[in-house]
Amino acid sequence: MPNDAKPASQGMPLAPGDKKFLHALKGGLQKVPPIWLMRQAGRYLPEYREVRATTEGFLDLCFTPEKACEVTLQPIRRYGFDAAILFSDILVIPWALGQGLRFVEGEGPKLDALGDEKALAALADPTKAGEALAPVGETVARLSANLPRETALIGFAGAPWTVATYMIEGGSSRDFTATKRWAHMAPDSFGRLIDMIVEATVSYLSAQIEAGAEAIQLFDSWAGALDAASFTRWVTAPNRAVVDRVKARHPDIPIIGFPRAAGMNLYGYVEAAGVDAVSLDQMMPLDLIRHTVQPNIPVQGNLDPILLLTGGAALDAAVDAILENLSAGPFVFNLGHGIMKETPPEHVTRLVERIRAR
Ligand code: 1CP
Repeated sequence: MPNDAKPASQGMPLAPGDKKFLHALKGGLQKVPPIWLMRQAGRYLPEYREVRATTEGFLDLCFTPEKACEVTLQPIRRYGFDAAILFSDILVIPWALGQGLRFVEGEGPKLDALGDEKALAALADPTKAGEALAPVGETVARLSANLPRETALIGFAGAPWTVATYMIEGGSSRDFTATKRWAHMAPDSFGRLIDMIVEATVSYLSAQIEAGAEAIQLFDSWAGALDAASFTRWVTAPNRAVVDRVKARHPDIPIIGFPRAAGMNLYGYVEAAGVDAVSLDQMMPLDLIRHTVQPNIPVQGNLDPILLLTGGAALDAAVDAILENLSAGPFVFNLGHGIMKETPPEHVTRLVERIRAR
């Protein structure tokens, strides 16, 4: 975000009735930062595993509003986080575009990989994604009615590049060979796929906002796989397209970008992606964040999830270092990536207590 676009609330203290999380995204300063954690609902919680065991599969959980609402609320009840994140997945967009998707226990997601540009013609109308994902909208509406009044509600989607990698590779990937080859050999048809994902994402996010989401996070989990020129074209530009089009409909909705492992490409992203805040991975040094990122944009992050799993003195020291460096500016405490499923839930209690004891 360019400096001249800093919101008027920059530096404003928290007023009664303000939600801590939304206040920080507007540039507000707080002694104790708001906190939520990526993947705060999920398999590390016994109460999640209990609900999950009552569903046929992971997608059924995402598409059953009563259960998706319940698992979203579980970490709020347990820890009192300042924000809840809708329980869904970034891969519901390929599903809404008509791509076969299943989650195989222990192996992760499997999709019917898109072979080449001819496969694009078979995809469903992206402008209908919000309607195709109506149960997710219903989950958001239920959450909006059931969250504590101080808790903000985050909606989310995958960013186009990251979603495209799953659609082309057919699942998780180490080096994204098929996706990168397509992008380099046939950028026009790759661009058409990206445009379809942008369109579907705008439709889906608009439905979430209309149902009550108060902020949006765009997950570009695999942004770090690209060279600098490709990053500008396939990460920054499509993030910008989603942001501009969502804001054309909903100008006041704050949007957090998460270009994970962007490295030096982060600076161009902050300049040009149009996001209101940026979520940072643990590879980003704290002094660089403080001196070169936070003066321009509110930041969120960036504890290494392995430290939350480890616990003890190592966790305490890392939390203190983050707070010392970042809590003087606009800041939301979070991890650098999602909670690992082996994380003991008591370590999360310890983390929250330590932050709030400040
Ligand atoms: O059976 C299960 O419980 C499956 C595990 C699981 C969970 C809990 C998956 C499968 N997705 C989710 C929920 C989820 N996914 C949420 C909402 C819950 C919350 O944050 O509390 C969110 C925001 C996501 C986002 C997501 N899904 C991302 C982006 C964030 C990240 O971690 O990088 C990605 C890449 C996915 C894809 C995905 N979904 C699930 C798996 C196993 C994967 C593959 C991850 C990989 O390729 O390594």
